[in-house]
Parts: sequence; structure tokens; C-alpha cells
Amino acid sequence: MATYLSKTPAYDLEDATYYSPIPDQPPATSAPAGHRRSKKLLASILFSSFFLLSLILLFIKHQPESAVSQTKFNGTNQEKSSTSKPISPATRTPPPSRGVSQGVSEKAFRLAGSENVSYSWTKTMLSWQRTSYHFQPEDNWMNDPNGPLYYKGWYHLFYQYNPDSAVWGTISWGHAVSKDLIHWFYLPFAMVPDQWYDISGVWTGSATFLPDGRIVMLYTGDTVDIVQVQCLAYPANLSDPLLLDWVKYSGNPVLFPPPGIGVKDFRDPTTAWLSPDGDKWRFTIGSKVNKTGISLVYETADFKSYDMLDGYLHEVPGTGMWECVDFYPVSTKEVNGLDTSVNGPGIKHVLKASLDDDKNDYYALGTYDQFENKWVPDDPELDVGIGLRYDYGKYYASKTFYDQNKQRRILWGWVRETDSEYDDLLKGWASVQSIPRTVVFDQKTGSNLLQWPVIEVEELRSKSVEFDNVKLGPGSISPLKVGSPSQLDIVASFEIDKDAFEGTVEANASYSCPTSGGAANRGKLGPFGIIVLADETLSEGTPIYFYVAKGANGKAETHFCADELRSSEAPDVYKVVYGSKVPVIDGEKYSLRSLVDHSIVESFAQGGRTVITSRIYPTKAINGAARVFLFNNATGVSVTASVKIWNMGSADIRHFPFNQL
Ligand code: DQQ
Repeated sequence: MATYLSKTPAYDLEDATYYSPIPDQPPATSAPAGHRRSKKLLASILFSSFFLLSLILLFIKHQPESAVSQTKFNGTNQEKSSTSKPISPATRTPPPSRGVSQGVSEKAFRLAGSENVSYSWTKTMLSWQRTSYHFQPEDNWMNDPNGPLYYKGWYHLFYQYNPDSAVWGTISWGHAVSKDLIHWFYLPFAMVPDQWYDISGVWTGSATFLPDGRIVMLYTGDTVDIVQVQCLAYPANLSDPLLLDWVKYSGNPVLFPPPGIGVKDFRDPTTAWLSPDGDKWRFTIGSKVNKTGISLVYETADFKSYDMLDGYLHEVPGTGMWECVDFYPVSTKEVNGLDTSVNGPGIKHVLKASLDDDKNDYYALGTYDQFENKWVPDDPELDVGIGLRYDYGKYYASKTFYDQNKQRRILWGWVRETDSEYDDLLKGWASVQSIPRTVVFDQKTGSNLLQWPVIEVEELRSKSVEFDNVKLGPGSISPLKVGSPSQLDIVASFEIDKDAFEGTVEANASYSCPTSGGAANRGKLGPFGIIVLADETLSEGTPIYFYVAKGANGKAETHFCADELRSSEAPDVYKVVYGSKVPVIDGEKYSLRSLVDHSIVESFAQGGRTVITSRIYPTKAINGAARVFLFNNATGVSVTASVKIWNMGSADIRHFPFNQL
């Protein structure tokens, strides 16, 4: 076990040049006396070279645009090489809108103002972006997770997939199976658009197990006339653990949009749950009426004929179209997950909607009255779409399922690219599924869920290093030596010096991560945390951190943020500061976990109370050049950090070896 004590000079992070290393205090002196001179010498050499580099970087930044290496693309899937001729910005047309005319969210990533500027990506950079232990198809476009389930020893994941290209279109159901949710086998498509009622797309759906062992899959079909209808499919052969063949019910579609509901506003049926008498099934479908997001409920005894129940399960004005609604119980007493039909004392119900208007997944905790068929939020101020999010980064169209194998509820979410569509066409692929997360009610706060990567991901942990009690003075950065910086599982905790904390009032009590300006913005009690996917000189890097805002009344609010502003020197990628508040209970340390897997970083604060998923596309901080740092950019307090970092192996994801059976 390596123990690292911060001995690097402290640097002021607040300056015109981000992370320009201007020391604001002498180097830490905890090193043995005999080492001090050499440390000082090393520090001054480091400082001089950092200073020189800052000057160079500043110089580069102030060059006219034409001097910066850029490549212009015409939007086709062209191979980029050093000989490719730049195409003038005027000839590069914006990508066509994708999905909107069919009534789903915009699928093309649009970067305001930078459409004509593409970075000169190299093959090395682009191939680095592909993840190593997250689920991705071999190529092309993927979006929502669909119908996850566990059957006869296999976890099944279906997903929205375009077999033809790295952009949305021709939506089919990709299919993969796994024994452990980490290593996957690709299987043949489960469903393709081949009927009048789903010819424009086999859209999102969910699985339900019937008591006799049958499985029904309800999904949305986009018809030849671009009308959203609900359809039924089922496995052709229940004795096949791989569930290879799916039959579309001959009576499809089973539901058309009801009166008063737009033909493009009726989609994504949930897993069904049993009615109070146990003789009928209910499921909900997202929609909207004007700007009010709603969830319709249908009841069926046989999945062939259906009745729409009066009223809505729930509605929230101003939230717009609800996509991919999810509805499930969580125990307030136990840590195990619950099957979707369970209700009664000691149970709350989670209602989640993916808001088409802002493309984020919002959930709320509440109570489901199954006799009235109404769900009521615990806190109307934290209602669906106006309160909590599963994830404050890029995370959408998520879906849970009950894993009867390990009695847990597992959440999957689609993590789209945040580079441009041109970059995706160059790469030949787009989107990742998050690492599946277990979801439980947070019994300590009573007001939120806890999300945590499934335990199986820890199978991939290999060599680890530990850094105990690293003292970080105000404005300091400490490099952490790790083996494979693009594939890591980082667990870190931080303690603020108690006396300093008591005696400090943070003026900026109305802090908010997205508007804060990021980790360069210093307060008395933050930011402090880690920087991942940074290069040696910190010209690129993504800080993931806490910021404590303590008002004059002595009350402290903690924020958990991810600052992508300097994550990449490429101009054509989305760079923002993500984050939100995170509850920290008296006596708890500030704790975070980050799963770094090339272009995706999933970060969990306080055991999963607040989660942020980032997509990051560095140009320098890749492969062997990537670094990890600890930092404390607070002005008023010292922070003590303890970190354990594992190198993560790669998941084995390949075609099912049918020929070896
Ligand atoms: N994606 C599907 C729809 C869903 C949307 C289409 C959410 O069913 O509403 O690909 O991303």
C-alpha cells in the first residue's frame, strides 16, 4: 500500500489562465529536513516549467483562429487524414434535425456557434474515446435501454439501435446478454421495424413477467403514418434462456392514442404491476396535455384488451412531454429491492419521467394509492420534473428492473455523446449505457434515492494505490500516481479542518454548480476534490468536487459538481459545469466515487445521493498522458483527503459464440 503525503507546492488556482500555477504560499514542509532542499529545487523547476508552459498556452490561446489547428468537415462520414482538405465553414451544413418530426427529442447534438469548427482529431484520440467497461454496441447509434430483465441465468439488455449509422434512425431493438451485468454477448436483433405499425421505429418498451412464467414486452411502435401506438411482443420459445426470437402479436397495435392525446405524444409503456385485486395488470404511458406532463394508466387482464383508467397517475404543469416514465416501489426499511407489484406499509413509490423539453431524468418519492390509482409526491416542491434528478450530468431515458436473482432494483440509463454529430460519424459510433446502478431509498435522509454501481463492476478492479491523510492547504494541487488513468475506480473522502469550518462564513450561500464558473471560482470552503483526465500541465482536466456554502446563519449546504470547462481543447464539444446540492449528514465526511472509463466519468457523492455523468473528449489527457490530481481551491480552509484508486480492467463484450455450441 503506497501512502502519499502532499509535498507538492501549493498553487493558487484563481487566475486568468486556468490553473496557472502561481504559488500563494511556501511549499509544504512536512518532508524530512534532508529532503527539503531538493524538494524546493524540484518545486522551483516545476514552477518555472509550469510558468513557461502557461505563457506558451496563453500565447497559443491568443493566436488568431487561423493559426489554431482545425479541420472542417462537410458532414459526411469521411476518413480524416493529415491530407484531408479543409472545407470552408460556409459549405458545412448543420446536421438535419433527427427525431423531432417523429415526435421524439432532438437526436442531433447541436453546439451553438461552433457548427463550422471541428477539431483536428487524430485516430488515436478518437479510438481512445471508446469505453472499455461500459456497454456499447460494436458500432453505430444506440439510445434508450429497453426491457431489461433476468431470465434463466442471463441478464438481458435490449436497446434502441440504428443498424445503419452513428446517428438516430431505423430504430430497432439491439439485444445482449450477460451473466454479471459487466461482460456481454451481442445477440441478433430482437425486433426490427418491419410492420406497418412500427415501420418508422421499434421504440422504447418494458418487460413484465406473468405469474405462469410468460414474459410480455410492451413497446411503442411508430407507424407508417408517424402515429405512436402501443404494441405487444413475446418470446417465441420460453425454454431458450437467450430469448433469441421475439414474436410480434398478431393483434398489434394494442393501443392507439386516446382522444385528446396527440398522435406524437403517446409512448414508452412501463413494466406492468398488479391491480389491488391481483386479477389485472396496470401500466403507465407518458404523454402531455398542452405543457402539462402526464402519465396515463391502462388496465388489462390478458394484454390483448385494455381499459384506460380515469384521470392520470400523476400530472405536473409546465413539465412538457413525459418520455420513458418509470414507476416502482422502494422499501423504507429494508435494503433489498422490490418487485414492481409490491405495495403496503413501509413502501414508497418512485415516479420518474424523462423530460423531452430539457432531456433530463427527474424522479420523486411519494405514495401510491392503488384504489384511487393516484400517486402523490412526499414533497410537492420536489415533484417530478421540478425537483430531484437521477443524474445531474448526461443521463436520459433510464429504466429500472427488479433483479429477482439478487433481490435488487437496477437502473440503466442512456448516456449520449456530447461531441458533435460530425465527430460521431467519424468515430462510427455514438452513445454508451451507464454502468447499471442499484437503487434504494436513502434511510438516513428519508428524502432521496441512493444510486450505486452494481457490485459486479468491482470484479474489474485490479491493482490499487492508496493515499492516506493527504493535507491540502488552501489553493493546492497534488498529483496522484496511478497505473492506468483512463480506466479507474476512485474512492475519495475529504475532511475540512473543523475549527476553521466553525469560524468561517461563506458569503456565496446561493452557490449553484452550473452558474458558478467552475472549480477556478474560489470560496472559503471550496471547491475541493479530484481532477481526472488531466494532462501533466493541467491545460486539460475535469475537476469533480465539493463546494460548501455556509451562510451567516451557520447553515451549510454542500454542492457536488463536475467542471468540464477545460476538459478538452477541442472547440466542438459541449463543456459545462454540472452538479447540484448533496445532503451531508452531521458526522459524515465528504465522500465521492468516480468511475473513469475513457470518455465517460460517472461520479457518485455521499454514497450515491447525488450523481453526475460526464462525457469528456480530451485531446492531450489520453492514454499514458492522462493524470489524476487532488486539489483544494478553497481560500479559507485546509482539507485532508484519503483516496483509494483501482485500475479497472476491460469488460469482455463480443458476439455470442454460437458456432462453439
Ligand atoms: N427514445 C425512443 C422513444 C423515447 C425516446 C425513440 C427517448 O420511445 O420516447 O428512440 O429517448
